Amino acid sequence: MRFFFLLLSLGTFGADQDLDGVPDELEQRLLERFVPRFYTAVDDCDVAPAEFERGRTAPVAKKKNGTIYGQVFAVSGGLEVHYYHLWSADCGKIRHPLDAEHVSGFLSEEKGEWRARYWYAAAHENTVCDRGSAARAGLLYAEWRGPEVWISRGKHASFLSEAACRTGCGSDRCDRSKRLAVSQLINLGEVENRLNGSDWVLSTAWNLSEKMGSDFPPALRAALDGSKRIIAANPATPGVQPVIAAGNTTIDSLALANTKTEGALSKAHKTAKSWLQKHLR
Ligand SMILES: [Ca+2]
Ligand SMILES: [Ca+2]
Ligand SMILES: [Ca+2]
Repeated sequence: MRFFFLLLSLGTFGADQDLDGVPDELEQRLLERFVPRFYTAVDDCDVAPAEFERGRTAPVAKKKNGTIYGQVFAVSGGLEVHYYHLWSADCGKIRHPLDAEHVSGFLSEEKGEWRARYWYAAAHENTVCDRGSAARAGLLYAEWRGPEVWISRGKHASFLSEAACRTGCGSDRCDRSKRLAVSQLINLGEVENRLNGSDWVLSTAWNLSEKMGSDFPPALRAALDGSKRIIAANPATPGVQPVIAAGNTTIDSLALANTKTEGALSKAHKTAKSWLQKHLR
């Protein structure tokens, strides 16, 4: 019911080409207002997040020019804003082409103003090495604007503090970083109704479309409400992470599998599980 009233409060005027009930002009305004201040490695092997050619079904990097892609959609109680930094390659120990990474925020409307309540930064998402983190926006001084986000060298995992990156997973490093000059913010639209020629969202060459759903389940929001620090957003396997951190090759294999099909991912999980069982004995 709250979701219904939220849609009503968003109004029915204005173009809505991605058919999500949120006026596209509002989406762009919020994307620009809450864009994070990204810090990337001065010597990143892939230079900067890329702009991809419009209208293609397969992702083809056009220019490594600091383009950030965005998405805004309604959820129960508010809106989510997602920021995707898309790279032409992940340069871990096992280099692989294409690397879709992201950061997101949960916004709620108060007295006619959109205010960020929580932020999430994805790191090695959906692998046993998952170091995704989240925090209340107030803790990050990012209620009325975007947070600072550190992107690890080569791997491009996102962190809500430089310190969190240091305790990331294996080879994550965020030292010697510089502020990324964002050249443009392009709205991807939604998975079913894409905008701005971003049909490559659906490509199985990367796992971008999987990242376009909600990042803030009620349990995470409840945990954040009572928290005064940055917390693990997906603490499914916290016990095994220090062990995984000892083996970069394993981390890279998992990250690589994560760009392939679900089948490959589940195979990688099985491989990692047996690797862990062997080493935890
Ligand atoms: Ca829309
Ligand atoms: Ca949208
Ligand atoms: Ca990566």
